[in-house]
Amino acid sequence: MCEELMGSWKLVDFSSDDFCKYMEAVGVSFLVRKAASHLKPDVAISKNGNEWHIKTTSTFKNTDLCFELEKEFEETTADGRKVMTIVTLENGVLIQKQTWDGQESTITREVKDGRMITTCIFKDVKCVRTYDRK
Ligand code: DKA
Repeated sequence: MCEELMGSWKLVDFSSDDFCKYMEAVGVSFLVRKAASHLKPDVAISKNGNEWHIKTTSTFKNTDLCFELEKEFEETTADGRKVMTIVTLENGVLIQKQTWDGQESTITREVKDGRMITTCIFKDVKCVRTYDRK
């Protein structure tokens, strides 16, 4: 069921206002928010055995999130924050839970109608980003 998430995706639909609000809520600096809010990154999701990769490529920063499901690890976010992260897969939805300083944010990725929907949530702030296959 996770197979449909695999492959290369490009961001096609998003609200930079909502993304900015999300970034501000989780503590991304003003300068990085300005640089990142209008970017259209590519995301490549792959899996080799139990090892997953989510590679994000943009003119701002390239990142490679490498993890095994249900094993907590320290993530350095694209803007340089350190968070503890655990990724689970529930009914085809990849759920990336980040925790730091008693705070929690969740980034979910799922395929609906052939598009990958990424939803970033922190408290009552939510932003939805839609990716198409490259
Ligand atoms: C996405 O994959 C968004 C993932 C959330 C990134 C939040 C921090 C970004 C800071 C540059 O579309």
